[in-house]
Amino acid sequence: MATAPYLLAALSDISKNVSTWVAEVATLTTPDRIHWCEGSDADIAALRGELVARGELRELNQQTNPGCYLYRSDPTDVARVEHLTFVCTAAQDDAGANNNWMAPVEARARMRGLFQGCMRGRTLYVVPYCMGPLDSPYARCGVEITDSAYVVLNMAIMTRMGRAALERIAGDETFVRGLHSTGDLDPARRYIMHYPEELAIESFGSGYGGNALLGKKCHALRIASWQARTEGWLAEHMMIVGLESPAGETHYVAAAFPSACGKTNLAMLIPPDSMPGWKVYTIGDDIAWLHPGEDGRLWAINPESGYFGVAPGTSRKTNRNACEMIRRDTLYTNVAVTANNEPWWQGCDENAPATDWLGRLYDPANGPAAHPNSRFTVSAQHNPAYTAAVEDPRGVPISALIFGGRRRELAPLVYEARSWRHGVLVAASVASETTAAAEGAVGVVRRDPMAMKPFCGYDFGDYFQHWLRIGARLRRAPRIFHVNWFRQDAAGKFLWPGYGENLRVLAWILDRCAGRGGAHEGSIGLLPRPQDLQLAGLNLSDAVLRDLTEVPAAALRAELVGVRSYLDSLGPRVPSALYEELEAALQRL
Ligand code: OXD
Ligand code: MN
Repeated sequence: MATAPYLLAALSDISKNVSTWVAEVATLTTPDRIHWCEGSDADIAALRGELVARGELRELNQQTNPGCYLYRSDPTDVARVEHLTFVCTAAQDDAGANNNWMAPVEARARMRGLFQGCMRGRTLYVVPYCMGPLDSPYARCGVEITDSAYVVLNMAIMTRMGRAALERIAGDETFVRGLHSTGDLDPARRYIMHYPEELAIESFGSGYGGNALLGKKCHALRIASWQARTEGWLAEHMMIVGLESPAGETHYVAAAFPSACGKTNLAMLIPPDSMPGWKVYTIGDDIAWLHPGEDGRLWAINPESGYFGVAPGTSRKTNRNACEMIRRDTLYTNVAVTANNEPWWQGCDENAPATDWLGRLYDPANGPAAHPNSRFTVSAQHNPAYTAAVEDPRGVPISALIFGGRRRELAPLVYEARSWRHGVLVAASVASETTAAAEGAVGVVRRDPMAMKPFCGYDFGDYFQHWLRIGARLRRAPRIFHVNWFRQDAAGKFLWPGYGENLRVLAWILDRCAGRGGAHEGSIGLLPRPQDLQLAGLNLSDAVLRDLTEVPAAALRAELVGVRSYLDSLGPRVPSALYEELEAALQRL
C-alpha cells in the first residue's frame, strides 16, 4: 500500500476512478460546492462548527459532556425503512424471498430521476472510508457521496474515514460506490437500493443512520455479504467480545442478535461481583467479518470503528462502560435534553427531561421524552473495555458463535448445537420480537435467520448453503450456541437477571469450548444441568431454573413445524441438509 506519494496531493488527485465518478455524480446532482473529506480533526471540527452555526446541531453542556452534540432528525425519519430497501440483482431469484427486489435498470432509472439536481444549493461531500483496520487484508473500502454533513460526522466516527482510506483505494481501485442524498425527506420518495453485482448503493430521502451511513448496514452487511460469498468468508450482524478468565485464558466469541436486543450491552459487559478476576474486551458491537484462517479456525475483524448504539435503556446498571464512553465526544440523535442541557433518555440514572426529542417542552402526554430508537455515535476508543486487538490486521480467533433473540417463551436460557450443521439450522431458526430499530409494529415475533433478515444481500437459501460450505472448510470450527436472556413468567417478569450476570452463561460456553463443561442431551440440543452453571448468589428457585433450561416437547414440536414452513417460504434454494436436520430434530422428540 502506497502512502508517501500522496502526502501532498489534493484529495481529488489521489484516485482517478474516484474523481471521475465524483464528476459524474456532480453533473447529475448539480451541487453548489464539492468538499472532499480529509478526515482530520480540523476538517471535522470545521464541519461541526458550520452545523452548529446553522442551528442543525445543538451543543450540549460542554462542562458535563465535553464534545457532545445533539442532532434532531426529521420526525418521519427515525428508523430503518425495510419496506423501501431493495436488493437489485439482475436475476430476481438471486435476491431471494428475503429481500425486496427491483430490476437494476428500473431502480437506476427511478433513482436517476430523484437524484437529478437534488444537491442544488447544497454541498456534495466526498467521504472515502475503510471498513476494518487500514492495514488488514480483510478490510474493504468505499466512497460515500452525500449532501448531509451529519452523515459525514457520523461516518468519521464509525469508519476509518478520509485521506488514508482514499490512498488505500488508489492502491487497488476497487471500492463500493455509495450515493446518498437526504432529498426532501418525503417518505413517499425514500429508497435504499443495493446493486451487489456492481458494488453500488443508492440511498435517497432519509438521513437516518441505517439508511444513510452507507458504510454500516448497506456496505458492511448487504454488499459485503454478497462479496463474502464470492470470496469465501462471512459478513455477519454480530458483536465480538474477548473474555479473559481468572486463569488468564482469553477467548473470543461472536454473537448475533436482532437489532436492539442487547449486542452492545453484551459486548461491553461488566463481570458481576460474584465472578472476580474475569476481564472483558470489546472488539465490536454490531458487525463481524469472519474469515476461515490457515489454521482451520475462524478469524474475525470488526469493520467499524465506532458505535451507533440505542440510547434508551443505557444506564449505570445496564451498561456502566457505555455510560462512561458516551460522556464526551458523542454525537446524540433524537434524545431528550435536561434543564441543564445534558442528554437524557428513558432509563437514564440522572436528572429529568426538560425538552423532548422533538425539541418541545417535555410533557408525558406527548409520549416518551427520547425517541425509542434514539442513538449515540461514539468512537470505540472511548470504551473503557477497548483493546488494541481491535486493530490487529489478522483479526481475533473465534471460539464460539452465539445466536439469540428476544423470546418471552420457548427458547431456553442457553443450549449448544450438536454440530455445525445443526448450528446452521438453529441460526436459521432465530426468531425475535421486533424492536424500534426498524419501522413497524414493536413486539411481534418474526423469524430473523442469523439476525440477518434485514441485512442479507442475497437469497437466504444460498446464504445457508454458504454457511454450510464455510463450516466444511473449518478444521477447528467454533461451537454454535443459542441464548435467550428474555424469558418471562406468566406475569411478565423476567426469569433471568441478564446484563453482567450473562457472563455466567458465557463461562459455561467457554467451558464447553475447552471440552470441560458438562451438559445433558435435550431434544433441542445440549443443555447445561444446574451444576454446570455458576449460579451462586442468584437465588433462583428450582422452578425458575427448570423453566430456564427445559423446553416442553409440544412447544418445541410446534416451533419446529413453524421453522419448516418458514424455510418452505424461502423458496427452492434452501439446502436439503437443513431439512434433514429438521426432520432429525422432530424424530428426537
Ligand atoms: C442497528 C440496527 O442500528 O441493527 O445496528 O438497526
Ligand atoms: Mn445492528
